[in-house]
Amino acid sequence: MDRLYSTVASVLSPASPYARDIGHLFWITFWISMVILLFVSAFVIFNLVRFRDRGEGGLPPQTHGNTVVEVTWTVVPLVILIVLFVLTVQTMAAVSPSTKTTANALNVDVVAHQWWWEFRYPDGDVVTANELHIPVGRTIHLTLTSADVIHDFWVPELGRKMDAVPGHPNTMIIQADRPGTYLGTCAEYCGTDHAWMRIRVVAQTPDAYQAWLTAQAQPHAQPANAKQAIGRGLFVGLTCSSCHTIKGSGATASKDVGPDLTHLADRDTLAAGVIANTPENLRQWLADPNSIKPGSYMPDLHLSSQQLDALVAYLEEQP
Ligand code: HEC
Ligand SMILES: [Cu+2]
Repeated sequence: MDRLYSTVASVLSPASPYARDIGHLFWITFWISMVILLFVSAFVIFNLVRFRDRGEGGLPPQTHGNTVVEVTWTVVPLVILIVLFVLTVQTMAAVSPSTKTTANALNVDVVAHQWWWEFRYPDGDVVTANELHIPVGRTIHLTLTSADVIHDFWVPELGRKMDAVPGHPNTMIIQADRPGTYLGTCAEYCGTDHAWMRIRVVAQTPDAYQAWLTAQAQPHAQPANAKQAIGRGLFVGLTCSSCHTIKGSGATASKDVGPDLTHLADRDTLAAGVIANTPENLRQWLADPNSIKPGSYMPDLHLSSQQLDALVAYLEEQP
């Protein structure tokens, strides 16, 4: 069982208009800072050399007050700060929801949990976890809340960061220019598994996205063999279904304590990006969740080997 440690996600490789705006602001600030750094360094070195002690003894001539110098070093930083302030306010407006950016947007509700993400598509009766599918070239308008503590949604290549606060919905926008998988993470310390609450945004062509949405709206496949039928029986009969929903299983969790498991087989990872979604990894996860994600709120139900096989067969739609 290999944990998926690598993440390659950088504000410096923007893949959306909003991330690019943020990137521009970063580079403008960076180059202004570099000019200041070079100027100050050169000035210090020049003075060190020019006015060094040449062994003449005594103090050099003492001067006091210089209006030109003092006005200059007050006005120049003031102008730099005003310029950066104006650019920052402009960028904030450009990367946040507005009537212009959300006119044709796709709405998705995001609920952060300790320690995973729930994505609800109001237009399609679809709920998924940790993997957000979006069509390329369209603004996605996210409404974020939290089921427990404060988390923070951040996919650096696609947009800004935004806090997910219990009882206080925040909104933000993201967009992807080209198909691909964009990684993100929780950016507000939220407890033990804060570092293991990854986001995968899967950007697809509009047609592929629509096909995905239609497939996800279907109920989970009915058991195709005896093993899967036993698996479904266990899912409903054990306490699984009090925390998890599977559409079409005959049981609906009264409250989504754990991720919706409908069409779990379609996801790339398990446990919010900790391990790849394979039947072997799923078996290990069900057998001992804490061996994979210490501290997670999925309980160890002490399942027997046959129970594990049956649950894996049902959840992964395996023979
Ligand atoms: C007390 C509530 C609870 C019960 C009972 C429970 N789970 Fe979970 N389960 C969770 C939580 C919470 C998570 C999310 C763990 C994380 O990623 O931190 C989870 C995660 C999972 C995942 C990974 C989902 C994903 O998208 O990564 C699977 C699969 C799963 N549970 C299956 C089961 C099965 C099968 C049972 C019954 C044998 C079960 N769970 C019982 C709370 C529960
Ligand atoms: Cu978090």
